[in-house]
Amino acid sequence: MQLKNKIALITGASAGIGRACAEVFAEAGARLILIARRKESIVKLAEELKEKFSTDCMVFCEDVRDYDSLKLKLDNLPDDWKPIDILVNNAGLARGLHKIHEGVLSDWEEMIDTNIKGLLYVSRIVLPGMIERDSGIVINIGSIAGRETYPMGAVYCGTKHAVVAISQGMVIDLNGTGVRVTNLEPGLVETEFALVRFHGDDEKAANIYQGYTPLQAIDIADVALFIATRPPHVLIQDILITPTDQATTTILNKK
Ligand code: NDP
Ligand code: 8X3
Repeated sequence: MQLKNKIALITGASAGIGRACAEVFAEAGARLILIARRKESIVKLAEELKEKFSTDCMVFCEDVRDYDSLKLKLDNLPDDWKPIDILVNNAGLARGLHKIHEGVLSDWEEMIDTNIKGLLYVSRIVLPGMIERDSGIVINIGSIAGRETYPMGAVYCGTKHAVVAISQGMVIDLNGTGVRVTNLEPGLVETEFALVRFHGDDEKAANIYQGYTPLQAIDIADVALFIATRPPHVLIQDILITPTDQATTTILNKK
């Protein structure tokens, strides 16, 4: 029970990496604040975690792009839920795969508003309390796409490059406090990510994960748990984790 009595807020907890983080953190004894837009999924997850690990959960059906609504909900948490120890800024998505001059504006807005502004909004609400308590861990889910840009992915890669800069900026601005920030950067993880990117096209999505062994969400959640359980003097600033078959965003050992 490495996280016994710790409070972890996870955005994008209804699927993939966020959901796996919720499961792993619950097993480690944490109390959870779960945020996503699909209410049914997070309510069901909270019920399952209660049943399996006796986890205490707060569930908020929220869009991370809506600062005012998030602020209202989080400012009005019951007192015993206010001291958030761990924030996992995970909610995010890619939309489309297009040459820059053929990009779809609504896809760009959605990626930029979710991956950059959503992460900033939640952090802006949670960080002051962490600083006041001189303690906290923020895990930003970046990507290998924040280290490299691949063809037709300029805008998604741009958002994850922004997560690098924002994570570094957080580390700099929070130096001297007990608040630690990590940019956790996965390569290819088999989740709903590709289905969302291709607007529900199953065939295109399945192809992304075929011919090699992709990471699973649990692989990333295990690393998140490792980050969240280091002693207070240890700051892990960034971690890149890929499938063994993946060398870069474009060099993939597909059979
Ligand atoms: P999934 O599509 O499986 O999960 C994404 C989660 O984000 C869902 O729970 C979704 O919930 C939530 N989400 C999306 N938009 C919003 C929003 N506006 N407000 C609140 N929640 C939102 O993808 P992954 O688990 O793979 O993705 C999680 C993170 O990992 C993302 O930041 C992604 O960029 C990153 N990543 C993924 C990689 C991969 O290969 N899969 C690799 C590297 C990084 P809901 O729809 O219910 O709101
Ligand atoms: C997700 C990994 O390579 O599909 O960030 O962009 S990739």
